[in-house]
Amino acid sequence: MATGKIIKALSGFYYVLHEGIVYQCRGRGVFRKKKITPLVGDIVEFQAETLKEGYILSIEKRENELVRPPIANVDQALIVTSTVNPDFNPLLLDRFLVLVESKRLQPVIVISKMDQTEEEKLPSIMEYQRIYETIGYPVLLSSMHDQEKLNEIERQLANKTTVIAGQSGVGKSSLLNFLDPTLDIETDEISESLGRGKHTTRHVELYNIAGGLVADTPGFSSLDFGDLQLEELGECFPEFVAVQDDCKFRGCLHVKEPKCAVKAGVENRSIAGHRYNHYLQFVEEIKNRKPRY
Ligand SMILES: Nc1nc2c(ncn2[C@@H]2O[C@H](COP(=O)(O)OP(=O)(O)OP(=O)(O)O)[C@@H](O)[C@H]2O)c(=O)[nH]1
Ligand SMILES: [Mg+2]
Ligand SMILES: [Zn+2]
Repeated sequence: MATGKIIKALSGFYYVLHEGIVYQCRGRGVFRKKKITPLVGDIVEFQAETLKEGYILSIEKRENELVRPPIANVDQALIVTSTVNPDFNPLLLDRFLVLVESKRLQPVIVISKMDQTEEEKLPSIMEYQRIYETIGYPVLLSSMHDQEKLNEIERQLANKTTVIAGQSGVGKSSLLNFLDPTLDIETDEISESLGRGKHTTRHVELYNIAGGLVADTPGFSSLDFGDLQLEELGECFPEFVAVQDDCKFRGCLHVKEPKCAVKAGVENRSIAGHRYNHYLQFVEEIKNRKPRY
């Protein structure tokens, strides 16, 4: 019996990494009966006669668990947003940040395709970088032609389990390939020739990169907040949390309440206006959410 980590789940098999070797395993029938599905990221006890004939015996308690992508025991999320193709989209970035914050994962922002950025767009990208860094988020720039920037991203990955998230086409899979060319993960160009259409990445897999484990995930075209409650939304904006004790009312939602420290912050520009506007938009979205039964 040995302990390992599931790095891939495909066609009923679980691939378990143990001391640098991957064992192909099946789950035990008992999991199905108990309706437990082993997840990528799970730490498991397993037994394997050969590399291809293993069985997962038990699953260790999870630190956390994501539904989309289905993965367990994640430390941080790399949110990739490109400068062009698709255009830089602060609304979508804030949406991803809220989702990542609501799962209590550490977000790291990556702005990709810097080599394609037009000169006149640079000041605005730099301004966004400054704003998000002031909030406390690491913001890394990435370009396929800049090894130094890629090294900086690598340093963020060591000794951690990371999910990489972002809109389709921003270059998530490409980034992993730049970091480790031997991975040879499918990207956009290849899928077009196969006529598969947009989403290139389809299964979840943890890759060993720079001393950490990284999961590539399929990009999304839309994202909703699941069952995130209105009262929890403000908690997902660290710069609001930093001042909320100065709001007059406890439990202030920073919308219509008087003497609100967040609104005061927006007025004196210590809080970015675009972040607050997105917050208001998310408030409406959550208020108008249809109940699910
Ligand atoms: N010029 C340039 N192109 C890039 C860079 N990174 C990615 N690309 C291109 O962007 C396109 C999309 O890249 P992918 O890596 O497939 O994007 P993805 O985010 O994995 O997309 P999904 O798997 O659909 O979610 C490809 O044609 C890449 O060659 C970059 O740094 N510079
Ligand atoms: Mg991809
Ligand atoms: Zn307030």
